[in-house]
Formats: sequence, structure tokens, C-alpha cells
Amino acid sequence: MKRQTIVAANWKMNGSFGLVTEMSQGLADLQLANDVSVVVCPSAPFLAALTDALEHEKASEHISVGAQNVSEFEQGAYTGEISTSMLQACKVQYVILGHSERRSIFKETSTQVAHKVKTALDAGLVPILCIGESEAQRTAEQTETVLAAQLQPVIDEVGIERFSHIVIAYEPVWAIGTGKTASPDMAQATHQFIRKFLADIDKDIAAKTPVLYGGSVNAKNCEALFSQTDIDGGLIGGASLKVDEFKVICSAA
Ligand code: G2H
Repeated sequence: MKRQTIVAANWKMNGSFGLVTEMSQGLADLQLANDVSVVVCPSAPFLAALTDALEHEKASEHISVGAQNVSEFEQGAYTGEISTSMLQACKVQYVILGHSERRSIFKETSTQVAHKVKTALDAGLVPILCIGESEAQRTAEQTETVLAAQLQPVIDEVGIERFSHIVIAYEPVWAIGTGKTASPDMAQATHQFIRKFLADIDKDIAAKTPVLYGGSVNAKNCEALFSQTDIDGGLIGGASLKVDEFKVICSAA
């Protein structure tokens, strides 16, 4: 089965209104294959501006705006949090959840991530659910156990059927922002494990769920990674801040 291919830009806590303009202008003439979608995820203050700028540039409907996080709560006294309805007001369609930086720096647990996935799905947003092992966990041959432990709470919370509206991003923590990338073979083997983990519960859902690779993807290594059977695109950090390089990566998908 042909799955949707997605290239998502995770600007993290970088970017500016200038980059919003530059990116939306840059993406306006991007030629994408039919089944490829591009998602740009800036920090929250830039979401509405990016939506407006993409509309202004008449960018393809295959280009969407995503957020980098959302509150698990609907509204109320949660200072500093952003709700799903606020994201929807900015015409956001995707939301990155459970990024390793959220898990390690902000101590988000897999249970909390699962609640956020449910909140996002209930609001009609597509979660980009990030999972990945640390270097120590890989060395200790715990990769599969760690990934299973990150996926299972989400399956328990929302049910496997809803994975047809979820995108998974496999991001080995040791490859994030380090310039070290998993080799295409290594990434493929891990993606295959993720797909099998889902397939053991529901084959049809496993065949449909896009699994993106993230971790130091750039214009040079993207083609080899994207050509792997179980890699359905990428979640791009550092290289998504350079418009020309990001466009090369989108075109390789
Ligand atoms: C991994 C990735 C984007 P980078 O965090 O999510 O960042 O491409 O900089 O490793």
C-alpha cells in the first residue's frame, strides 16, 4: 500500500517573521509529487503569520502549518499553555507531540504524551508522535523495548484504529542536532520494527501509518533515507531553517 509521504519542518525555538516570509515565498513554487505533503512547524507566535503568508503566496494545498506542542487541557487556568482550539484558530492542521526535547528537558511522560495525542485527535489535529531511544539505550540493545514503551500508552489511550490519523516520527535521540544520522539500513530496520509492532495489533493500520525519520536529516542524506521501504518522509530540524536546503529535502521525498 502506498502511504502518504510527509516532510515536516521543526523550527524548534528558532525562526522569525522574516523566516516566515522567506519560507512561504520559497515554498510557493515548490513542485511536489502528488502524495507528498509538507508541514512547517514554527514556534507558536508565528503560526498565524505563517498561515496568512502561505495563503498570500497561494501555496499548494499540500503545504500545511503545524505546531510544536499543545496542552492536554481544553481551556482555563493553565498559564503558558496553548489549547487545540487556539491552534485551530490559526488554521493549524498538525502538531508535533512527544519530541525528545519535550520528554527530556520538560519531563513529559509517555502518559502525558498519550493524553495530548487524544486531545489533538479529538480536535481534528493530526499528531506527529515522536518516539526514539537514547544512545545508552541503543548500546544496551533496549531500542525496541523503549519504542514499544513509548507507543503502548498512546495505543491504550486512543485505540489502534485512530493511528490512521496519526503520523509517527522515529527520532533516535543520539542523532538529534548532532550531525550523526542513523544509516539508512539502521533507520529502515527500526522503522520496520515500528511497523511490525503496529501490525501485530492491526495489519491494515500498520500499512497506512506514515513513519517519518528525524535526526540530522539534510540535503545530502535525505535521498538515501527516504528511499527506504518503511521510511515515509522526515521530520527536519536544523536543515529546515535554510529555505533552499529544506526545498531540496522536500523534493527528494
Ligand atoms: C530532530 C530533528 C527535528 P535535527 O529533533 O525534529 O532535528 O534535524 O536538527 O536533528
